[in-house]
Amino acid sequence: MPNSLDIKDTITAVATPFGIAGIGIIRISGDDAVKIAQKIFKPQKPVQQFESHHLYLGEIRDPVSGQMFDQVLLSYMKAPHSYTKEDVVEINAHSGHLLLQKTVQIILHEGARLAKPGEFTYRAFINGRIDLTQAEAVVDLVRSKSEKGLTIASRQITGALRERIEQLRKKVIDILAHVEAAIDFPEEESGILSKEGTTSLLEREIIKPIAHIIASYTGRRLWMDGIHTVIAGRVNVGKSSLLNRLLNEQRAIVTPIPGTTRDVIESFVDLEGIPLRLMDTAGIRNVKGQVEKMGVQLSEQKLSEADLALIVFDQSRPLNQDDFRILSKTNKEKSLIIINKIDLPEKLDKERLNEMIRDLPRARISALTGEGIENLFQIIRDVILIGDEAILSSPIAPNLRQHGALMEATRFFQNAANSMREDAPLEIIAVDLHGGLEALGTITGDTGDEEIYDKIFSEFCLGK
Ligand SMILES: Nc1nc2c(ncn2[C@@H]2O[C@H](COP(=O)(O)OP(=O)(O)OP(=O)(O)O)[C@@H](O)[C@H]2O)c(=O)[nH]1
Ligand SMILES: [Mg+2]
Repeated sequence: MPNSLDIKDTITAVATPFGIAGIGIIRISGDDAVKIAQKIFKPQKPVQQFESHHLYLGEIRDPVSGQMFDQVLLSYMKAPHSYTKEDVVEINAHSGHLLLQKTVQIILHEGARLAKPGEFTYRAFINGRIDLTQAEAVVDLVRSKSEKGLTIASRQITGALRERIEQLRKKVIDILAHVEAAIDFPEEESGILSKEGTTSLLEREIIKPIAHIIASYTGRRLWMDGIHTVIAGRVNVGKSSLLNRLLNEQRAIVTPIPGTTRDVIESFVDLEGIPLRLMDTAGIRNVKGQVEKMGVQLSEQKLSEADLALIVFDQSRPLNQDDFRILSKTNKEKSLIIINKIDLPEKLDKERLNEMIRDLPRARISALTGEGIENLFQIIRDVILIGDEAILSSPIAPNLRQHGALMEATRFFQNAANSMREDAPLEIIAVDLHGGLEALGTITGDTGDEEIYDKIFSEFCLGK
């Protein structure tokens, strides 16, 4: 998107979401913003010239028909003291989709162009108001699934990640300068490079700190997107009943017929601040029917990708092969055992199960009566919050794209360190250091890579 944008155009869009609200805001940004405002806005008290950061009461007027149709508050932010660093006019209008659209139409008629999604933020970036990590944090703020996700995003908006990346880049440039000096002036004694010293510097000051930032990625994803929680178990144990119970609504079909659920049913629930992306799956069993077979495969795949697995057992029936099969596929580190149907007489072989699950956390519930559900909430919270302190206290947490760039940078730096140890030619080491530097640069947007901008800004909503 951005490479096809002309940043000289004056752009406009409704900046508030579509829907019923008290007011709606229309933004205009660019050189002609004031000129357009003067044409379409009739202030209540005469104004010679709009002053920056002042509010004006008045009416929107169609310059063609002369018709007035909305009373508004208009504000002007003179370049560079605005979000985009351009002249910006914002109109606080009465909301109502048609009314806002009508005003936008008039603005367009006066020479502005409709902004593409994310274009205001794109300009803020191009004009140096924010870097890429901050632009991405704007998307995260809007999308975050939890309070803590918001905290992470707002830290990113202040530029904490950018600062950290810039520090790292400076250090790499320093090392690179030494390497290049040693290439250019191999005979100079003073310029001689200590290979061991440089290798350990690279490892201590670059590779390790990057590994630290990478580690905080998982935590970020959990809080931002929700914790992928898969409800799995053999057929008929009450998985769908549990889903409905956790959501407090009849989301999935429940019947006494084994094999009721065939597909993955996904729903989001906020468990007192913990965002869970719950997935009910098809019961796992040995089947011949094609549809159910595919459902079972999908269940197993989801189970292997889960951040948290809720493995359900039916206390009213003995364990069977299917139960064992599921246990064998369970990642023991992030699973919670749920014994369901405790309202029925016990037939489950407890000792056998205990042998299999050992010290996995477990909860006893009845999805039918609701017994034990409060306790289950508590256990889920405990399981999730273990080891989370570090994540939440970390000031920075990369998103998926940034995570990828950090991994790539690490590969380059690791190569450079290995080459240094193996006494490879310095030219090869320099190439890797440059590669790593470039990869770090893509995080903040210092490389001018249009493709990356395209991808990031296309995720924005209109008017941002
Ligand atoms: N008594 C009792 N019955 C339950 C309980 N939980 C579920 N059931 C019943 O068990 C049957 C199966 O429940 P579902 O929730 O559909 O089980 P499922 O694991 O999703 O089954 P599949 O989708 O076929 O794999 C239904 O008749 C439920 O009413 C419970 O805690 N107690
Ligand atoms: Mg089901």
